[in-house]
Amino acid sequence: AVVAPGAVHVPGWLPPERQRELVAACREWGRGPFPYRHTVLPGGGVMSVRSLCLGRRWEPYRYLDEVGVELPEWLAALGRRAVAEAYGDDGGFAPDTALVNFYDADARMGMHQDKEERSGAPVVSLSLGDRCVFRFGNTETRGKPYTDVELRSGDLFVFGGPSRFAYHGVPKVYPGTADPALGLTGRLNLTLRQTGL
Ligand code: MD3
Ligand code: FE
Repeated sequence: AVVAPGAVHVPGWLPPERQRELVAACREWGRGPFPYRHTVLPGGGVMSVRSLCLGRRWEPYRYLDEVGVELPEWLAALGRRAVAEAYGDDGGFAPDTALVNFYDADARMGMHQDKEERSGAPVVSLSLGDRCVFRFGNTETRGKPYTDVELRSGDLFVFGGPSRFAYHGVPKVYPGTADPALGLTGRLNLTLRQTGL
């Protein structure tokens, strides 16, 4: 479904087996030298999600000239297939960073824009585990108008073109809504990005 120009939602894109593999990979990355952490913002706020980075490292509000854990080639290839699925062509998408966010029952993400990347490339989002409300807004303000979309495990969302710099957030997670067979309590979201740095 095209939610806005350049914003394409593909429900259930990842089959259950690929979802389980991705959950296992997310768990392994968390055991590495850069575990999931609450990000502390320069203003002192602490994000309720816990995050880690693969490939080029991110910190608020910039990318570092540094790679912590390598971005696996299979994950970059999955990102290219995702863009091809959404737009009909991968447009040469070459992600060099992946941000993995973990949401427990109380985690949220406030409305924000992702402006650190220096490329016009889209952002690929993959959701795993609990369902959530994803709020997709406009490029002018944090507030209305916005569209609420429910994201479920296995869903793909690609944000490019005019949607690339829209405000967005996750106002609510529905705890306990993941398939028990997935072996995940909570929600994981992976975003693949091309920093252009
Ligand atoms: C729309 N993550 O990490 S993914 C983020 O579910 C972030 O964890 C949310 O927002 C999450 O920055 C939402 C969907 C998403 C990601 C990046 C975008 C939507 C976007 C960039 C531009 C526009
Ligand atoms: Fe974002």
